[in-house]
Amino acid sequence: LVPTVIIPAKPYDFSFPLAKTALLVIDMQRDFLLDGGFGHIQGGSLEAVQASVAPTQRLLNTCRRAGLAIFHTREGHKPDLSDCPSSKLIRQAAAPGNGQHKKVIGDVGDMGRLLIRGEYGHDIVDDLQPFPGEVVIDKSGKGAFWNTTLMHKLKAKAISHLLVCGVTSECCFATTIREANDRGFECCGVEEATAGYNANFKTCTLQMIYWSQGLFGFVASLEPLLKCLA
Ligand code: TIU
Repeated sequence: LVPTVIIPAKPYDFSFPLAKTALLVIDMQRDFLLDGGFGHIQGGSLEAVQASVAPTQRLLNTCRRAGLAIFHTREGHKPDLSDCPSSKLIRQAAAPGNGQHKKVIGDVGDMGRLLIRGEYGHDIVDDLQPFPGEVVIDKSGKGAFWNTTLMHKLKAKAISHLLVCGVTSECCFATTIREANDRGFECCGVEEATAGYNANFKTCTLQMIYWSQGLFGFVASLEPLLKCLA
């Protein structure tokens, strides 16, 4: 029999079979978290996303000790940008006078070319570097399921439940939870281990996840979750 863990969550307790649950750490990359990265250039406030690193590290280490499967994702593109949706480039185009960003995907920033695979800025921050054996999914979209092997790798491990954390709440975290929910995964976001570039966006994102008896899933607080997994 697979041991099941039950944690307090919204809209009601989230229960998950340990052996069938993965932790999904979304896009904790230097480009989204550090000064001079893609998020910073986009105008994102870095305070909250940087403050989410320590709680995310605690969650990651506790899940490692509990033996959960660990999946990390990274958003980024091939150096020739052939996998970059035109919408991402067009909406960000630095056309004169349109008020858009000074630099776009593929431009050279302080940590290498922005959101390009293999560049220093594209990789995960030092404190959250994947361990050997943990899966890293490179994705070109906001959601981690589209155009990736994530679904196949979760199925290969018979995963049915996901604990989800990472940045940004409003963007890749939310999109991935919605994609996972449509594919039949039971998802629980971890409040202190996700953050975004706008506090109100985070609040609304989390409320939308658990609204109406769990429209897209559950949201749990970190401390009781850590206690239940310890
Ligand atoms: N723009 C923004 O808030 N985020 C992203 O583009 N990617 C992620 O959320 N990872």
